[in-house]
Amino acid sequence: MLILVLVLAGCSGGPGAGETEDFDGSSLDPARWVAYDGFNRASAETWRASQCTVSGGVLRLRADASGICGVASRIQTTYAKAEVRARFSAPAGQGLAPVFLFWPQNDNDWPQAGEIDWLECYDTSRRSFGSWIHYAGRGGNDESDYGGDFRVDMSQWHTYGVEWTSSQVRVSVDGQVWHTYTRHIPSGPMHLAFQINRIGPVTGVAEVEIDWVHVDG
Ligand SMILES: [Ca+2]
Repeated sequence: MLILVLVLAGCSGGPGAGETEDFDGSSLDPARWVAYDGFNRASAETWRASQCTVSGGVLRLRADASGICGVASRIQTTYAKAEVRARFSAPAGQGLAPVFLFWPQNDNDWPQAGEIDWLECYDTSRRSFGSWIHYAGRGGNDESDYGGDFRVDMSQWHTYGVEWTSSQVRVSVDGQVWHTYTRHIPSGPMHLAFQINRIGPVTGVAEVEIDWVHVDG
């Protein structure tokens, strides 16, 4: 019975309930993760899967003028707790903003289905970041609640967390909750994603290293 459970868990395309991804291989597991590739007309961004690499037990996201890295989990979940051990290159180049987020299962459902940007960094010194929850306003347009900024030396390893329930979203660093959202909480299936978004003219390089990801569904 235990073997059956493990096999089923292995086929589910992790990280799912109570599962840790250590990135111990030499590439992303395609059953678990997808790296974006190609030009996105909506955001005018060039995603390059070759900018997403795995080595030394670490997933490395890189972004420069040639293209940016984005990685999404194949697991769709409604409500979850996630923790991510990460560090960020500092100072980073201009125009490159790392984001850890939950994004709706179906792109076309945005913004009605919401979006949880539980870590979004515009500070090129990588000493603070913010978080936002997006939702559809009265006219169906994109609106967002800003949770404020949290100051931490992101060039060092820290554990960034999010806990998404039916009533709230809590964001944390190293187990310390720094903001709790209680309005506009998404209630449909979403998946975890890590991206370095292009937010303006790009100079230089930005990198994010992720040591591990733990998800409790
Ligand atoms: Ca690791």
